[in-house]
Amino acid sequence: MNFHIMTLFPDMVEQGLKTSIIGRAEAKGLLSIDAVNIRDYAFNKHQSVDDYPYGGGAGMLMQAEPVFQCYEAVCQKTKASKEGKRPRLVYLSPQGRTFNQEMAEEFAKEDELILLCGHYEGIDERVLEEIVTDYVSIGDYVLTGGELAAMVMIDAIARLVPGVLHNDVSAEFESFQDHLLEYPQYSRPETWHGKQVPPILLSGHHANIEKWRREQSIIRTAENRPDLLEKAELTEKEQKFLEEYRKNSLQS
Ligand code: 6GU
Repeated sequence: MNFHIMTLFPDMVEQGLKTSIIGRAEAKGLLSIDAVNIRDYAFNKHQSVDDYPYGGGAGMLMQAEPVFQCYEAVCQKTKASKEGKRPRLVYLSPQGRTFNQEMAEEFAKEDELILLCGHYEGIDERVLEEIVTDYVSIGDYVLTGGELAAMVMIDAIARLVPGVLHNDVSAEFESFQDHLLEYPQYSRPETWHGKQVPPILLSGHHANIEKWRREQSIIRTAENRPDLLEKAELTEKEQKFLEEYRKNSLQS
């Protein structure tokens, strides 16, 4: 999969994504990450890409033309352009739809994806109307620019590309797939700072271990993300377990 990031800070994105699993996947040729500097498409001699907003107001806006020229150049590089097709273009801004795992899975099906990072107070609406296919935010807080959001999206999408994770099953059985958070995990030693590993994990009884893990997932989800539980599919026994747990935690 090929990611193209349109940004005023290409180093930030490249540095951030070249380490760890995503960097290794790029070295293996499973994906490519190409950060393009919008400033290279400035059309005046000062290389400026921003200007005052019509109607007044705080701050500066990114102008339409450099963003558009940068987009045209990126499209020329993509495979699809030879067939006259244009890749999806995601504009990262707090005004977008909130990113989630389902969207990551949807985007992971694409061969090419362009991510546009805004700065200053935003981008001239007219170019957004012409080129953006998806408006995405990563959560309800305000960042100084779209770069960190683009990196978050790329990380979440890239790990779903076949071969990127060592273990093909691990992407499947994780949090959110079944609308439950992950259970706690333990490794050696058996006792650390006086704390024991839960004895059931040493029992070798796989069915009991599975049951315990499901229950731990249910407890965590009830505590931290009760909103997720509505979609989780619990057996009747698990529903009873949850009711008991809630009763007991009300008492204590
Ligand atoms: Cl995508 N951009 C900015 N600037 N702030 C954000 C965001 C994006 N998502 C959450 N906050």
